[in-house]
Amino acid sequence: MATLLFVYGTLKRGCRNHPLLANQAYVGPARTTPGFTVYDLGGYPGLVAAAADAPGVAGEVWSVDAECLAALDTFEGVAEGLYRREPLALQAPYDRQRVDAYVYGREISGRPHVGTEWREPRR
Ligand code: PCA
Repeated sequence: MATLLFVYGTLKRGCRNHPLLANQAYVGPARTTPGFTVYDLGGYPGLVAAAADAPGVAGEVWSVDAECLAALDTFEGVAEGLYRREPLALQAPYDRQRVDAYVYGREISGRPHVGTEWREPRR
């Protein structure tokens, strides 16, 4: 079964860990509802819930198969609590669908605030 996954960081097209999604299906660009924001964790980002007037986070929706999703969960440290994969609210046209994302699971205070769109530092 396929799962819709919102990616906002290193899994995006052109970014470092995108090869993990290479044989999956790109659905389209997407943005969360207000109330989410992104911090820089040192070369990769963490999305967290934020004030209701935060403008939301930009990313991409992908349709991923179960095997890929299991590999991503391992890669993103879900078992260790680094990220939690959970459904989050996206703006239309995804507002009536379940779409999961990796939400940062640890303490974010003191990290640089990125805001709406994380971009990979030049390598
Ligand atoms: N990888 C996942 C979560 C943060 C990261 O760098 C993503 O791209 O959505």
